[in-house]
Amino acid sequence: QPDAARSIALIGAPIEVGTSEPGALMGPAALRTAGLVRALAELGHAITDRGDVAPDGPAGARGLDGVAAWTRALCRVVEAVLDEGALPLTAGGDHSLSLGSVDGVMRHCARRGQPVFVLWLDAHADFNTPATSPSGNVHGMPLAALCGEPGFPPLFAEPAPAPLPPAHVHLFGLRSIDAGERALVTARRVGVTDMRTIDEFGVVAPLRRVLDRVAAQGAHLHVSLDIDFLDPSIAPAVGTTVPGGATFREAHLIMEMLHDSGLVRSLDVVELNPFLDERGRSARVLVELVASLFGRRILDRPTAPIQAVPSE
Ligand code: B3U
Ligand code: MN
Ligand code: MN
Repeated sequence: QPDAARSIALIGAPIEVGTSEPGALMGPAALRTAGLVRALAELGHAITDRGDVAPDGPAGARGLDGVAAWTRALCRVVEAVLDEGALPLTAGGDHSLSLGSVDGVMRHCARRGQPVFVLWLDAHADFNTPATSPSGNVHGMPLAALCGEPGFPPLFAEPAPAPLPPAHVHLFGLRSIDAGERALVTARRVGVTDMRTIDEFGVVAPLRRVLDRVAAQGAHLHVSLDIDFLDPSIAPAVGTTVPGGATFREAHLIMEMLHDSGLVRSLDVVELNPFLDERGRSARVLVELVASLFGRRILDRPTAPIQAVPSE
């Protein structure tokens, strides 16, 4: 039986001005085609498709100006959805969309005095600034901007929110980091579970530790899922594939643990580039993962405590 039914709002964010590889603007359409709404409705959730957001101001500007226009529009929608008591599922679009979704989350939570915690499932750290970025692509910068690093033009609507504390960010699945990012992530004490840690300890122990912290703080958990967190062999539809990513089974287990935690209050699904997909398989994998996060499971029980696992 499904878990407690939730109100979920699907928000399309067809953003690609944060990348140099065109195609991510088709991401929301591909996720719809792959059955995202149907999958969540079948689990018993009340899901409404709010359509695609349009940028505030001149469409199509590339780089930080274009991203600022999207950020303001997306922030308003995400904040309004949370104020209604629904869970915003923002479908991208490149990862610069998280500037808007997390900004909306922070404004909603600031009014309630609730801390925000961000779990960033990604091959990359996305912690570049305009000064450190080797590519100039904004999708490699959203966490640095959200955490208040200097060197960004105004991206957020006034009054801008207080920055996200870097200790409330956890990078999970990291395996590609630029020199400037490494220095910043270390200096700011951003939480990291890199691929080496996952190889050594698996996904369960590190993720449990993160979820225990979120629960202890009573924080709002925002999950940002970059498709390149996954191994390219199961999800090739992304401009910046990095080998050695999460397997199908690791990713599903993570989603099931997130579901069982009951802590997730907002979600981004980003960087799907359908132009690079193979017969829709990456979009379908993402839909399956989101379904697991919202309660699809093999048997009608949560993960058993270890003592309860049958011995035969
Ligand atoms: N760190 C590199 C590459 C990159 C980051 N995020 C993505 N790619 N998707 C950069 O351009 O900042
Ligand atoms: Mn990313
Ligand atoms: Mn990435």
